[in-house]
Amino acid sequence: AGLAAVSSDATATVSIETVIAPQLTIVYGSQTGNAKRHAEALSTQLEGAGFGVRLLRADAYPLRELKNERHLVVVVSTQGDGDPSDDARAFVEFIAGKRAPKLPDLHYAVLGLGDSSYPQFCAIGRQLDERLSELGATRWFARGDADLDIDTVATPWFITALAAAKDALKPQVPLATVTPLRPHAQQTASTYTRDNPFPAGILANQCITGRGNHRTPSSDKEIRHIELSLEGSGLKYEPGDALGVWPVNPPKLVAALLATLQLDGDAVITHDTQALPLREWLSTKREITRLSRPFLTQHAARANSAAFDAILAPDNAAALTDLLANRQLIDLLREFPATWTADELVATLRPLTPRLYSIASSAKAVGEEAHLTVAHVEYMVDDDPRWGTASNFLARSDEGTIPVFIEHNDRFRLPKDDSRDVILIGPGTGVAPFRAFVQERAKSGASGRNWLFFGNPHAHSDFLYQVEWQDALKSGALHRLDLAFSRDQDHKIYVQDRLRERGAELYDWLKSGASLYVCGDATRMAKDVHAALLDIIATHGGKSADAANDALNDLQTQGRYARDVY
Ligand code: 2AM
Repeated sequence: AGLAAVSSDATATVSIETVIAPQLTIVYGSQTGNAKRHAEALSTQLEGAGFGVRLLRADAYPLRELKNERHLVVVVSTQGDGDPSDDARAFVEFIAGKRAPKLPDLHYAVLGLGDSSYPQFCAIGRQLDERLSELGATRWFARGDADLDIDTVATPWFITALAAAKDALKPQVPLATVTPLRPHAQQTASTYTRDNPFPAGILANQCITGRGNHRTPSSDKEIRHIELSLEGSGLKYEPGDALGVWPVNPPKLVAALLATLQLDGDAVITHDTQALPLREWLSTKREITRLSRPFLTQHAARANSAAFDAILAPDNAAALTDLLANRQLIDLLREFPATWTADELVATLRPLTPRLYSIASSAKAVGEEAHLTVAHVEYMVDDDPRWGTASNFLARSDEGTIPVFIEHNDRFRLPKDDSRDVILIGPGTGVAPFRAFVQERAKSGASGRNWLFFGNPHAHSDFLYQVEWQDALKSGALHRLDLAFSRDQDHKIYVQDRLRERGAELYDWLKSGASLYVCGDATRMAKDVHAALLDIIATHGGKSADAANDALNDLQTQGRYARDVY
């Protein structure tokens, strides 16, 4: 039997119904919602100018129609190491692959989103742009490659898009005056948003790893359980949603930067119509931990250092990757001194952006609270600790408030039919949303079974929420628990090894309609788990590698294989 036999309950496709015939199609691929938000904004602008727009998430795009398309706009993000968002994977593979049609009649434009602190910055946008051209399509207007400060590139790109549409297409008068329908799964009534965050009180903030004297040097990861109050905010979330956190940079680090640069923190700097003291810019408005390539280029022009220029040389990719991954602004300034004026600094550093954390609680179980499971990112530079911006902000906050908002994630949802089984794969902090899933299913009395795969270095120090899982097993809220403690024996054991061991059963669960969820590390874990799932489907379903790949893609399209990876 095929795995796709079960009726689909994928979340609603996010197409906007227009009352005028579509003249152009916007396709987006989005992991954390940025590409989606920008595709929607572009669609609204084009509709406002009278154009008929069809807006589709990439996995809802009928690939068969590509050859009939005349005007196509793609807004697509690139994940960490150069991967597409999950919802765009099939779209990107199809266009890259042998089955892609020739597209002589197509005009297309691509807006890529990415993070220039990764070497594969905007790789997916670039690949699509090049491949569509190779297929004979005409580049309608030039690609945009947007960094974390998306609007710097997106806003002028939208203006170009609008002008291009006016050139190539005739605005249509709407056939009826019906307001376009925007079917969003959850719309919060709250006035608190990304740009107007809610100050959430801190109810609890405790370390949940390395209890007792068991902390070993190989297992020194500090993971914290944080409980925030949403009381009075009107903020609503579903299991699978994330909490956006606006961090504040550490005062000590800001002071160290000011001292190193010999700049006055009280000097008021005006940029983008905002006038703030430099100290405030560096504390709450600018990214001072992760370096970006544009900044490094500007720094090279000021530093006059042959050694630094060598790191940026095209043939030295490894040195650049190492610098981006392991050094912060303060390290750069100390190792390669240069003069920056306050104005230049504010103009060149990237805006601070919020960080997203998968919510670890169900509102049904905890009321007006949101719980987080946060790994405190810490590493040493010459015996000096360096921290991740938001995780350190959260770790060091135990009084006061945290500016937060809800980021909905329609792609990571429990099955609507609660008699369906779920298989939850969440090593490390990846377990967070599954605590929410299990709480939710227990509260709503779901009849489907819950199977959790969890892994971490050591059972004695890193078994996150151990007591809760054991209680859930006893009460029947959790049906199966498989554990992979990687360093409790002389060879590594990971969640994917447990998946393989349980392959036959896992395949049975899938055959009877179970959904698969993966949360956690994107660069290694999610890829290895993906490979294990393909093996399991091939082995236990008697399928070729290609057929197993198609089956897993099918599950993904049906919303039965969802990932929340970072
Ligand atoms: P390790 O650090 O002992 O190698 C959470 O971080 C858990 O995920 C840890 O037990 C970690 O093991 C493990 N892990 C590391 N790499 C992994 C991979 N490629 N796949 C699955 N788990 C991995």
